[in-house]
Amino acid sequence: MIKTIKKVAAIHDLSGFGRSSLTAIIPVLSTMGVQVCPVPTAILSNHTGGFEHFSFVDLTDSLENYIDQWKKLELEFDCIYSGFLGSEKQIKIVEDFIGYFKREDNLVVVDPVMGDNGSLYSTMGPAMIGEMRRLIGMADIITPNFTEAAFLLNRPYPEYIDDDAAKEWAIQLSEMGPGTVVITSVPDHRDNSDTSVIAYDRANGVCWKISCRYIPANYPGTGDTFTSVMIGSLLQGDSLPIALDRGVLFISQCIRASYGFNYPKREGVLLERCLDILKAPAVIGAFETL
Ligand code: PXL
Repeated sequence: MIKTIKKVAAIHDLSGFGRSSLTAIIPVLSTMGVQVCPVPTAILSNHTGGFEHFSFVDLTDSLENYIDQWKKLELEFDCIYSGFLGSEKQIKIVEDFIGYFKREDNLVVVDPVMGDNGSLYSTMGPAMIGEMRRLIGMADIITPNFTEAAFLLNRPYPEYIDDDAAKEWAIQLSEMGPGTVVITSVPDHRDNSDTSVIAYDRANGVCWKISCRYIPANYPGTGDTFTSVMIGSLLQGDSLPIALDRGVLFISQCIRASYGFNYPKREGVLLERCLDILKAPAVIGAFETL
């Protein structure tokens, strides 16, 4: 059978308001020409970052039957991408999903969504950290932010980190299983108005750094958007540093397009104003090796 469009199984929550998880992942990957097949882990009225209240329906009990139908349909995916998980039990379900749908030539991306800015999200407990440590062992690529990397490595969250130490963090995470480790939101020691993405590719023994100008605004959901652009780019055939460059550039463009407007940051970046940028040819940005 001829494959017309690449497919991603996206194991994430659906948050009705706030442009995170599936409401960011679907538009980004669709714009990049990739079909998103969601496996919804939970349904929330709105994401948990910056809102005082939200409703939460845990879909753990419906997932087995949902996934069984996909097995009967003999579906195949070019990428399996997991993110926010509603309960520790869901980690086991994701592991089984990967065990069944993993192929020689597909890509498993685990974004170990647990927290940001040095602390865990309100729905995450310490047990989740241990489960997540096991899950990342099954991934080809993981994309923790700096906070999640610190929790996974059981290290204190420092305000700054130098390049050698950041590289060391990425190598240590890779020793936990994943061949490629992408740490986002790393505070750049050279200039505290910069933030960077540090990535270690074990097979090639290369560490990449992509820096970008820090804009003092925290929009939830940018991690999901970044990882989606990276996945879309890799599925389009780009190299890892180009995929990372495109992700970083797109997030900066989204933040710049949003920052001048006076609206609550918790609503996320104004993705709808920026999606078209993803259709333009990739601009070679500023990756460097460490
Ligand atoms: O963007 C990560 C994310 C995903 N899902 C939910 C969240 C968050 C971050 O706050 O709350 C429900």
